[in-house]
Amino acid sequence: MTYQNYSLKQLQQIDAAHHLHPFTDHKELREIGSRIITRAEGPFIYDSEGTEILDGMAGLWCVNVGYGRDELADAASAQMKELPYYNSFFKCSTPTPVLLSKKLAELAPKHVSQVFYGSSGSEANDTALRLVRHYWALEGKPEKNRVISRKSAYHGSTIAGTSLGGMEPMHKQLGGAVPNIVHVMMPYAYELALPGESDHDFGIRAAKAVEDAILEAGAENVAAFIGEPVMGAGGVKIPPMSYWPEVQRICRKYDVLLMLDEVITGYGRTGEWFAAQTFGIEPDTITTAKALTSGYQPLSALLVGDRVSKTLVEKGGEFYHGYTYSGHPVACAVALKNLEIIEREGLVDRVKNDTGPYFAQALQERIAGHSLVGEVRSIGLMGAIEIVKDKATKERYLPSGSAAVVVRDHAIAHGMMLRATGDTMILSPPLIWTRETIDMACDRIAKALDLAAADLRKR
Ligand code: PXG
Repeated sequence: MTYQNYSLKQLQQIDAAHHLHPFTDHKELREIGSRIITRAEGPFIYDSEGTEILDGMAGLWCVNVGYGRDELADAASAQMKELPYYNSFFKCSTPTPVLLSKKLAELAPKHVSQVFYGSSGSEANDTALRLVRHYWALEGKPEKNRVISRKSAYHGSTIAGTSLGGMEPMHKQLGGAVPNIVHVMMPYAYELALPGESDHDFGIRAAKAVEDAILEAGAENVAAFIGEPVMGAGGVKIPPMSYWPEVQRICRKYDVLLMLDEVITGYGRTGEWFAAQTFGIEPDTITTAKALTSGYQPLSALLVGDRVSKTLVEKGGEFYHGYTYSGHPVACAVALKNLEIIEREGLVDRVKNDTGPYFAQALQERIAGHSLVGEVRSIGLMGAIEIVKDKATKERYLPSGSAAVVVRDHAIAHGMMLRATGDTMILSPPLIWTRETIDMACDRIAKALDLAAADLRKR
């Protein structure tokens, strides 16, 4: 590639002329121009001007093994030379998806042993929705097709993903959602717990909202409940430990399938391979993508529990569903090598026993006390910082979401990439972060908070 022949300004102009970015106000972007990231190494990304930025978001929640892994490039290159593509339709297969499926069955919870591939988390959730509805139809209950989800959930950007998700601005642009999907309250104690309500009790109450929705629809009409174990794009909302076991108990009571969307949490982020293990639950489907390849190739895997797969296999006939790139040989080769790296370097254990607890402690000791911070929380290497005007009353700066953007911009200017969503700052770093990297991040975030506080006080 010869992008080096272009100046930053030229690249920005061409970008503005031809490239429609995801989730972007295009007019605004054209006025300021894109930041162009040109390379990356380990935990750092570098822009076209050579600025080094510590990547607190692992790309977009995905680069778990960090950047610059030659082994992954070599795995892709070798596979491309041997067999760049063949499909897995029409009773064909290629070796890498076969071996990856075996590996995923080994890593997944015991009752999960089948895998359906796509290229993105959105596609995998489409598959999951079609599959659970198909399951109930095969079981002779086609009317059992409603799905319960949560407000502010993110399940992707296709029509099914948007409909499953609970993001209101996205729904407004949908022009008609997939029918029979309802959204209940999220387990977000910081804003929704009642005065004096314990974390435990709040978790049980948030789960009760699922039961209420089942009863309102009639259990005979409800196919499944879907949720992110920890809501990611919605603001790293970590449920109380009481929540998921109670949701599972309710789903079992009413014979409702449990669908877990682990697109962000899968492959180590919470200190276990899957957050299902962190929260001690046994979902019927687990949607995964992102860190499956550490983002080096687009690939998603819907992990299917034995209950659903048994019916699909034994009663199903042909399931009219699949993608050209289902089980793409190159993406699967990269996934196999990526999982090998995570295992070889013990990254999941490291998050559980070392960097995860250290991250939690560092956020508490170094960030939580800041005047702009209402709460910090984390699980594994996934964290949130609530930005407030008043710590005691939890009052926010207006307009909503404006203060977090000020913090984010100062953070990026000081070499720290993190995300602002609403009034919450989000961190989801590569799992290769060490205690030293966490210290470096806290230094930069504390600096950004100081500068943002000075700006915001002038308002
Ligand atoms: N489920 C979850 C839980 C996700 O976080 C998807 C599904 C969809 O995956 P694909 O691969 O189709 O994008 C996601 C994606 C953000 C952000 O702003 C988060 C995602 C994607 C883009 C932006 O935090 N998550």
